[in-house]
Amino acid sequence: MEKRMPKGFLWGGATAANQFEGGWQEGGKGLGLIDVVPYGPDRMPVARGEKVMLSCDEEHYYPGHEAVDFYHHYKEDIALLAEMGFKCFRMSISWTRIFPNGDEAEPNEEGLAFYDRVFDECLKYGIEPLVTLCHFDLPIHLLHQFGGWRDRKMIDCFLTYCRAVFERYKGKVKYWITFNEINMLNHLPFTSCGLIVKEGENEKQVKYLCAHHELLASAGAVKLAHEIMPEAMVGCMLAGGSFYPYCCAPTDVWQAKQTERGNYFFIDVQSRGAYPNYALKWLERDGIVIDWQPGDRELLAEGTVDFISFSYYCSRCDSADPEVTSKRMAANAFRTVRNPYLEASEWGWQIDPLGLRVTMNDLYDRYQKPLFIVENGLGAKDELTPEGTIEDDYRIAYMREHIRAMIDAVVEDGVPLMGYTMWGPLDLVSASTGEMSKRYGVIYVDRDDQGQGSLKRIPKKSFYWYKRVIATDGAEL
Ligand code: BGP
Repeated sequence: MEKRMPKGFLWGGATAANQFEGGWQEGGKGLGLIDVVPYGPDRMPVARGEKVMLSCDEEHYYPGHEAVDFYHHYKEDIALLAEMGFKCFRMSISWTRIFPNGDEAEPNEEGLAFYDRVFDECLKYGIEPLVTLCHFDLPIHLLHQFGGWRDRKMIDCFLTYCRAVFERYKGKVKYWITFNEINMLNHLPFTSCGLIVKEGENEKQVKYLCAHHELLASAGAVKLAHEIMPEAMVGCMLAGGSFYPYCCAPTDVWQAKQTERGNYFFIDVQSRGAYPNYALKWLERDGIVIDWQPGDRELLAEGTVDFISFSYYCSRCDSADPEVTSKRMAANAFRTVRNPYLEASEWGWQIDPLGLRVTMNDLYDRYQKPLFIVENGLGAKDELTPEGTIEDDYRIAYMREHIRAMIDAVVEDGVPLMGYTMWGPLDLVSASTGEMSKRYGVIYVDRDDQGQGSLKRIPKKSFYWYKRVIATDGAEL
């Protein structure tokens, strides 16, 4: 039987302003948190909030600052996406283009006008924008003033920003996501919410203080979106990938479940509207106090999301055996026990297409809400051949198997799925390394880690392959 996705399925690609847009000091844009996360050896310690670097010398920051300059190339880039037959383009709005300091009374018109042009360009080709309100981003000024999301005042600043963009783009943007990979707060607290843990502070306590504020802000944004744009659909976003027990020992099964719950906690609240019992228990056990204020519980209950979006790069494994867990490896910004049945990418992320089907079924069983795969792909080093082509068969193989598993989950298992936006349709800056050389794109961008290159866009072999996949709704892989 020929399997394909239903008509109207939102095929496309996903980006984030801070890794894609460039123009970091243009159009009245203020300084954002990610503008001070360097590339190179200091990146992870800063991303994890263990080290602070607040200068902005180009030696440490240029890839993120200039990125691939979508700011000036958006017309050409969207035309290429349209040529591939994209139905959907996921992007984020840079908060500091709209409110450069985060606490102004009025938004920055130049910033608003830039996204108007981008959305109009998408709509011209029938491409639906899917917009992330906050993708590893917040105004540096608010970081200095409040210490990021540890302060409740952030909620009002965020909702002022949300109101401005909802009012401006209603009628243009129907699909929204509140926070990118909200569960990253546990792994990259600075990148995720501007958290620097002070000496002597209980790290878990401040993390859950930030989490509580972000969850309230997310619920407030959903509520506001529904008021201003009754036709809008607003989703949460999980750094996804199910956890397998390392072996069938009940202790391993229990450990994997516990770790997975830690991951689900955020979207449990966003989709069900209340803290789950298991979380209340472990917060209590760890002596963590949630700052409940009047109206908080009602707001969480009123602001539940319409769909569950997630990124999927790899599955994960956990064990209760300290000897096994002592040998952990990368799995996005998470650490995981190595799964001996899987191969890994050059960066050690284990490749597991069936794991995508497992993850989709797990998420739908748990939430019974439509899903949206908003990131998936293979980070790899590409080579330009002397003929000027990129023969990225490895990327095609990765995407083919994942799309096959996705179609199985929909057609065989009945999981409702709104769309699939592969990560980085044009090469962009890597979130974990801050460099250009870890590429995901089906379109090559001529730019290297040292900032050399013409920024020319060159469709890779995978461009033509993905175009065919979209044209046949996945029947031809
Ligand atoms: C996700 C982020 C993206 C993106 C992707 C790939 O966690 O939402 O911003 O970058 O991972 O990760 P990397 O760029 O580190 O390879």
